[in-house]
Amino acid sequence: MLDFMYQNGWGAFTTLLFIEIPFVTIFMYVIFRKSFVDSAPSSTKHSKLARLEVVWVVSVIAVFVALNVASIRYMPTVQAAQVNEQNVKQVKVTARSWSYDISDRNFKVGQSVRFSIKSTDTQHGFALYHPDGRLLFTTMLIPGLNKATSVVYTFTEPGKYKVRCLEYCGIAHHAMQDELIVTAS
Ligand SMILES: [Cu+2]
Repeated sequence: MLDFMYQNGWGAFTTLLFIEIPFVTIFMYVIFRKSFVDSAPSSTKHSKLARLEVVWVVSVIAVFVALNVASIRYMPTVQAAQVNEQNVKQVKVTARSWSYDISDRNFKVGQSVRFSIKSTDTQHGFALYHPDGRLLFTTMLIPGLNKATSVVYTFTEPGKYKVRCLEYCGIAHHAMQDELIVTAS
């Protein structure tokens, strides 16, 4: 139902328009009425306003809850839990200042990969970028955890995917990069 929000970068913007366009329309209508049609104080009874307010607050809560429930299945942790591990390539990543050890850097289109990532010294990030520059996901790596931070990603297009650290980790943080190569299957 909410797939459109997650397929390209415009979903959140479109959703904002759903809210903004009715808001601006009603706002302009009220301004127009008060400026040119009837500028006298409102004759609406207070009790009616209070009822309208209840309707408004209940609708906002309903939309908020509905959107949250509908988007649970898009959460990375929920999606990762649903992956069939038999078809997933396991890749180990170790982050340290200021480089990555990656057990495999070559993948095929359509392949699902579970990146299990650990940091050995300080806080680092492991962010994957699409060849066109879009950020696909990022993780925060806390040193000293027993369990690796794990993300499953399925490559859908060939190209060179940049890996970057997005957690400031010291003087050479900007140089903490790597590259994954994805080829057509
Ligand atoms: Cu860093």
